[in-house]
Amino acid sequence: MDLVKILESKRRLNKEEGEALYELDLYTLGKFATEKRVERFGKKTFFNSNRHINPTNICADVCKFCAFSANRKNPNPYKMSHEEILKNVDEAVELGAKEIHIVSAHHPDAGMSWYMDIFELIKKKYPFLHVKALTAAEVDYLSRRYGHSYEEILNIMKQKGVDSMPGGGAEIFDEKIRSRVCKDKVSSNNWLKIHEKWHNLGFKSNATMLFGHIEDRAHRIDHMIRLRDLQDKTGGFNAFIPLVYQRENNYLNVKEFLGSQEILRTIAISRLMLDNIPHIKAYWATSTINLALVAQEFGADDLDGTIQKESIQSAAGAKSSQGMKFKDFIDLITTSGFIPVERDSLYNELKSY
Ligand code: V47
Repeated sequence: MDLVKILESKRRLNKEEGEALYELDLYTLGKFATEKRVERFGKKTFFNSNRHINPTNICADVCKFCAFSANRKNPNPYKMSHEEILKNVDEAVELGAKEIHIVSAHHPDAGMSWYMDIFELIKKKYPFLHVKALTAAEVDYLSRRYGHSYEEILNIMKQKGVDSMPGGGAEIFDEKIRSRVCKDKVSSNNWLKIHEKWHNLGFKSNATMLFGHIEDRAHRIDHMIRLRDLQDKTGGFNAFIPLVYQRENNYLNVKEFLGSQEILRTIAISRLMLDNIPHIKAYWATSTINLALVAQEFGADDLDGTIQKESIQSAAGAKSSQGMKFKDFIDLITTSGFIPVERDSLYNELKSY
């Protein structure tokens, strides 16, 4: 198979070709991924001013890669009251956040209204804030725990003011690997079903992929193709976010960790495979900001945002707990040769620097 010819033809790549891309040299991959990125966005790199809030770490599920959950190696159980969450939001707004990203663990008895009413409270106080909240894993958990259908839960989210869904909980779709890393969590098919239903209600969402643990390259390509198939149907995904596995304080027995080249390859390949998902996000909290900046040359056009506070990846060793300063983002993107564009949560351009 002459992969370079196939890439030059610009046609859609199949599974075998996707897997074979990993054998290409990094510079060739970078060249083709950059071509695609530049076709859509030129030298623009998007970021936003956001705040992550994780209202509880008490979890009924046991995902082996997770260091955030309170029953892990670093137990420190907490559950915020709505007042505490609102205080976090006040602080976030003070610091300039335009988006609040809310993801919780699967608390066994917090109740539906603890999960849902907070969105209404936030929107009432700050109608301009974009609320990105509840992963498909949480939707599935709440559905099983409280006996509501997915449709019912998604409609409550809509009614309470959730604007979009984050991409968490996708992990890796391959069922064999999934059963080894997060066996009781939402199934791959149900993760996709929930996003499909959310898109059909007229909303957008993101999609993640957790990689660099016990999966192999073929599992990553399979993951991307399942997302691409759904995107063909709904067009509802804004961004694909490959999350680099962080190794500390968890129960996954991983012996070999990815090097930077494999991370860049995976980002470039996602740009080439996912011809229908507009944004490829190099999430600096898992890749480090340095590699995220390099990833701009390998197909990534989005670096997420300032985050302000980060608890999930930093629990597993990432140096992301304090977020990034807005000005640092602009300076780093500029000095790396790209154009920083502050975006809103739906990728409307707010300001170019
Ligand atoms: O799904 C858990 C991941 C995710 C580890 O939608 C880990 O814009 C690395 O989904 N190493 C939650 N990752 C975070 C998430 C997210 C982040 C940023 C932006 C968006 C978005 C979504 O965190 C989980 C899981 O895959 N995670 N443990 C770990 N050890």
